[in-house]
Parts: sequence; C-alpha cells; structure tokens
Amino acid sequence: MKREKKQIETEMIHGGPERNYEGSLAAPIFQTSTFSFSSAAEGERRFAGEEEGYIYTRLGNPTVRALEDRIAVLEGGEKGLAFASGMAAVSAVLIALTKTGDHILCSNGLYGCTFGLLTMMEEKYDITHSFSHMRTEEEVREQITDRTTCVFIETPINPTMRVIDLEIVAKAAKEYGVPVVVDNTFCTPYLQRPLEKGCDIVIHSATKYISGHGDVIAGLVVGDEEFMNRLRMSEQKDIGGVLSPFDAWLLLRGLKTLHVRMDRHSSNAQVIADKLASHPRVERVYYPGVREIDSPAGRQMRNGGGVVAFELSGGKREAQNFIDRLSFIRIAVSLGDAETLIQHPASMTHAVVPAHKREEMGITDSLIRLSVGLEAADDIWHDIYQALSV
Ligand code: LCS
Repeated sequence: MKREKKQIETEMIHGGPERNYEGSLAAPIFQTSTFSFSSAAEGERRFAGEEEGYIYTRLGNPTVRALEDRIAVLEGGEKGLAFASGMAAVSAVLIALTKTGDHILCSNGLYGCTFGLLTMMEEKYDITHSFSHMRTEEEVREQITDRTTCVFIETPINPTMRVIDLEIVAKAAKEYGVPVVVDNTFCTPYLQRPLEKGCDIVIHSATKYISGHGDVIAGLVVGDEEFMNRLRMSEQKDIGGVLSPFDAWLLLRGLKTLHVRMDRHSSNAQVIADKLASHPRVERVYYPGVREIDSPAGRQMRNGGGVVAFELSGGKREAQNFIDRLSFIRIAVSLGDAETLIQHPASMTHAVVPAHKREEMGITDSLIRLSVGLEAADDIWHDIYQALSV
C-alpha cells in the first residue's frame, strides 16, 4: 500500500511501503540465506524476472529491502540498495560508472580508503582521476574531459570539512551529461539531500550517523531506477558485498532516531566549534558555516552536523600530546556515534594518502578531527579544555 508523503522526521520512522508481518512493530529479521520455491516453474519465473519474489539473500531479502525502501524515500530517490560497508557501496558505484580509459573527477579531498580505491583503479585498470576545488562552474568544467564518466564528491569533505556547492557541480556536470555521485555520509538525508540539488547518485557509509551506535559496518546507495537496477543485477549481485539482514535491522532501528540525534550532534558541535575558535592554542577551526545563509553550507545544509576539525599551534607531536591528555573522549576513527571520538587524520584515516597530496587537500600534521557525540556539551568542552591547558 502506498502511503502519502510525510515530513522527513516521520519518514525516518515510517518511510517505504507498509509491511505488516503479524502486526509486528519492529521489522522482522529474515535471517535466511535462501528462499524456497513452491515449484520448479516458480523458480524459473523468478530467475527470469517474470514474477516478484525472493530467491537468495545476496539477490534480495525482506529486512534489507525495508531498509533500502526507507533510504530511497529519505533521499528522495527512486531506489535504494544496501551494501556490506560504505566502501562496498563506493566501489560498486565507481565500478558501475567506469571502464578502462575513463576518468573520474573528484572533490579535492576524500575519505582515505576512497582515495586508495581510486589509486588502485588507476594503477590496475587505467581509470584515471583528478581533484578539483569545484568553487565555480568554470572550475568544474575545466577538468571534465571526453573521458570523464563520473564526478565523485564528498561534502563536507572528510576530514577538512570544506563544503562544496552541490548546485554548481550538478549544473556544470549536467552540461556534459556526466553523473554526479555524492558521498552524503557526514550529513545524512536529514541535513542535506543532494538529489534535490540536481545530483544523481547518493552514497552513505551507514556505519556512521545512520547506525548512530558504533555497532554496524554498512553502506547505502540511492539513485534512479534504471541505474539502481543495473547496480543490483551486476555490481551488487556479482561482486557480492551485500548487507546482512541483522545489520539492516540495526540500521532501521538507528534511522528511527536519526533526526533527533543529528539535531543534538549539530548543536553540540556548534558549541565546541565556537569555543575552540576562541581558544588561544587553536589556530583554525573548520566547521560548516550554516549560519551564513548565503553560503553553500547555508543553502544546502539544514545544520552543520557533528564533525569539527581544527588545527593546534605546533605540529604532529603537539596534536598527539593533546589527544593523549583527553579523559573520556575516545581516541578512535569512525564518526557519528553517541560517544565523542577524536583522531589524527594525517597518521590515521588519511595515512594512505601521500604527504604531498595530503598537503594539497589541506590535511596538515596539526589537523585533528573530532566527532562530537551526544554527551553534555559542557562535559565535552571541559575535557577538551583541560587537555589544551598544559
Ligand atoms: N565515505 C566516507 C565519507 C567515510 O567517512 C567512510 C568511512 C567511508 C565512505 C567508508 O565507509 P565504511 O566502509 O567504513 O562503512 N570513514 C571512516 C572514518 O573517517 N574513520 O573511520 C572510517
């Protein structure tokens, strides 16, 4: 049964076709690898695509489907697919959009493993890539060649928190018929909806805010029906990085509180960003300027999200000493969890990026990335403040 479209807070909880399994409020976990057919002919019809129905969990599963339908509604796309990790989602999409000799145009900064994947694709398959600041349409156009088959961006960029104007990128890429893929991990559809800005495909590491509890590794993709069907029947099915039903269930649970958590992550992070900015040991703070209405962040983001990056005076040693002095803030990669997490990108998430590239991307040795959690903002600040006060 199709439901009338509701506001996003409601869709977090109800989005997608209504499913009634014996009145169960929580989605049942279909913890099964395969599905039996009532006859050989039925099996044949399902494999031929002539009949709806499940076959084998790598090709689809009701719990996973409930999640895929929900994320499609939330992003305002036609279809969603779930993957075993954010990287499984990123690699499936990039493989789907490229072949040997093609070129990928990227934001000037990407998660370290995405950078690693691009390097591997270049070395093994001659699928090249280049980076652009993408501050103007002209800057995007300049690097689109007749070999460019995909524009791939993060905004805000991990870990520098620089914001890219989605409308500028979508407009320039459209002129050349090149699809724009947006890794929307840092924002989630609650804070930013790239498809509404003219972009074509959205990716998530659902490991982060969508799960929200630091207990799942997962990825999601949303796009138009034609592309997503192709992705499902080829890169997802045949490479096989699918999500387990239990992990899909955890994500459905996480989604129910996503909007509430994102509001608190954002308000806590804004407090911490402001306090950091006025501390004498802090040289620079990077946090999306959503308070400037007429800026890319102000136009496309509902709020700034939970990640703050900053540079301390000094270098790597001072940054590491500061991190080691924290008390309850945990030293860990990942982000989007209830716990505040801190990490040093140059030696952790982005250590695989060569030093000269890190410099071009703005990942200095003094850059620190904080994923502001859901604890009391005062407690978070006190921990940071005492670690800075030496
Ligand atoms: N995209 C972005 C923007 C990410 O931050 C990450 C992981 C991924 C994709 C990959 O997702 P995964 O396969 O881990 O689900 N980012 C991490 C980070 O910044 N720290 O640890 C992981």
